[in-house]
Amino acid sequence: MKITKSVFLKGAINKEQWIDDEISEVLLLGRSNVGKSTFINYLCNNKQLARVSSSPGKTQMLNFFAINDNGFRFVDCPGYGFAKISKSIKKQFVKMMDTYLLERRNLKLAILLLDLRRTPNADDLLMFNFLRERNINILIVTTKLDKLKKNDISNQERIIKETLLIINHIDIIKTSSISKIGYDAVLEKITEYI
Ligand SMILES: Nc1nc2c(ncn2[C@@H]2O[C@H](COP(=O)(O)OP(=O)(O)OP(=O)(O)O)[C@@H](O)[C@H]2O)c(=O)[nH]1
Ligand SMILES: [Mg+2]
Repeated sequence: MKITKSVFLKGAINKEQWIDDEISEVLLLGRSNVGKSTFINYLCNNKQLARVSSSPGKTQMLNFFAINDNGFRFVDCPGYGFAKISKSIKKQFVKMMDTYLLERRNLKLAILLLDLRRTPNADDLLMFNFLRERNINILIVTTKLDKLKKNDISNQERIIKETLLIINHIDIIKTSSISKIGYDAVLEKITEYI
């Protein structure tokens, strides 16, 4: 698949604002600053598409993007695990994500983004297990491959797999927004699910 067109549709906080149709959605999940918005922009070759945060924790809604007209939608969401946001915003975030993950029939694939340099933390594990327990299709994508030394890459990949206790049928795709490595593989995977 090639992405030839990408358009921002809307932001939504409540489920009443979701789009009512049958188009498949692919959700981008991950800690604040892992690179969710950057990932969408580079994959779509459209740097103005999703706002890349200068101050993490800012995007507090789900943002919907139409890909290849009605091919499918990307859904960008706020990062989790950002310490400095207030309790009430955190509560709102948890409610918004729970509702989407549990009730959204359009959701066909959740892409969990992990920074390849970091060991997955408690929040990552919580999210990963939440998705697994609810049988949501998961693709794990690591970001910032360009920031690692060659010798450290396989070691970090092993640490991530061990921490998440990854079973064999869950793939990990390593990506970098600098070299654009891994993007074709991600697009190929997406087509299997939408
Ligand atoms: N070197 C490098 N930098 C990256 C890569 N991906 C993202 N970044 C940088 O990481 C920072 C955070 O990226 P965002 O896309 O805003 O992260 P986010 O996950 O959307 O953050 P929130 O919306 O706050 O949850 C930006 O400065 C990006 O340029 C990558 O593959 N390589
Ligand atoms: Mg973002």
